Amino acid sequence: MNIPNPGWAYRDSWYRRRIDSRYSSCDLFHPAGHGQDPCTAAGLCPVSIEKVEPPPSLIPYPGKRLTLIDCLGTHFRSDMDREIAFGLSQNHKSIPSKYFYDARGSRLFDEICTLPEYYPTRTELEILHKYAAFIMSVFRGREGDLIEIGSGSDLKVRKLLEAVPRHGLRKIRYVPMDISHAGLVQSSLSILRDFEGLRICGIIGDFTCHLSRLPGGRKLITFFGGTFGNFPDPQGIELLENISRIMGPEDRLLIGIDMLKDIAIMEAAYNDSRGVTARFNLNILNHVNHGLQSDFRLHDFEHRAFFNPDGEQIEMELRARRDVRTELRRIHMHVHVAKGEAIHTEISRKFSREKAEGLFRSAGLSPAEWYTDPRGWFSLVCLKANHSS
Ligand code: AVJ
Repeated sequence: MNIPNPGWAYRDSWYRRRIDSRYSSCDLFHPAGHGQDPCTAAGLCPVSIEKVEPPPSLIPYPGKRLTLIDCLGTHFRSDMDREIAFGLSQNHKSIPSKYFYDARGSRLFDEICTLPEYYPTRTELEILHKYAAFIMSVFRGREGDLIEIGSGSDLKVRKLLEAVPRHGLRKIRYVPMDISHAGLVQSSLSILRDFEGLRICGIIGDFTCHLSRLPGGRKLITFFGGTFGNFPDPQGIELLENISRIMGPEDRLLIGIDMLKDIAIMEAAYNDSRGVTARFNLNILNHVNHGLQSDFRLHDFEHRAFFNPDGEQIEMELRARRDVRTELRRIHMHVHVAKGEAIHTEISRKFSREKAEGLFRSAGLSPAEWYTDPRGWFSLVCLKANHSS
């Protein structure tokens, strides 16, 4: 991509930004968990999305078509400390998969998406390409927000925006939400350049706790990439419930899910011959080293990914080749990983249609449309909220 580089010093240090007390933290939101705005819960004045200016370091955006809202601030730092400490102190050690996505991790994931073995992204794009015009017709003649949670790269939203006639773009505001500051700015700038008239409000946030910061008008929410598959049932349902709570009667949620298929095909997608997935998996230790001041050595660990038929999911882990000891100096915590022990890093669930429909139903959502590819490898499901129908 050809992006003007304004010398972003913050590229790799996005969690080192200044404290802004107006911004919410996961700590404030989780215990409540009832969809209450975390600012309100903390007795703070809620921030109206339109009124927040981008931090001064992030100027100049073409024609003020881009606004950025930072929900992470330095809270991300303490959330990361807490979550990593928790995961590594358990009997079965784990690191939450959201920590894959530092700057290098995001680049490696983009590379994964181009691998011959990694079918999900390609298949999802193929489905999107075919049905984009139909999906985007919800905006016909009306203003509205196209919200993308866990936006990552801009490939998928491009397919949707390309299907909108030129004059239609002025009525749409694109609202990407992502945990990666650098990635969000980069893809927003590239979209702004190619889609004249479109406005963007980028939200730097964690969709497991900042959904209440999304704008409240008419919307199509997209949740691509099968990221939903990273969550076990209870968390997945809770996330969908939280999404359904912010949906009005005409709003829709477009969600991508990877379907059950031949085991060899699923396993190959996570064990590519060029070893990109292995580098992606191992890189989570770089992120931990950087964030918590530890000294995990990547070559002490081995990438493993396999299909677990009981959970109907791919499980990814890092297995210690030898006894490993390190200190997370930032929080004074010693970690011992015994030779052969695994640190669990990701689950990626593969669904049957019945299983997925059951989860949607438990969260108060029902399918309005179900799009898939000819082989039925991946699905995009357009959901509506039952409470408002
Ligand atoms: C972005 C979470 C959907 O589970 O397939 C790719 C991440 N992990 N290769 C997935 C991933 C290993 C991906 N998701």
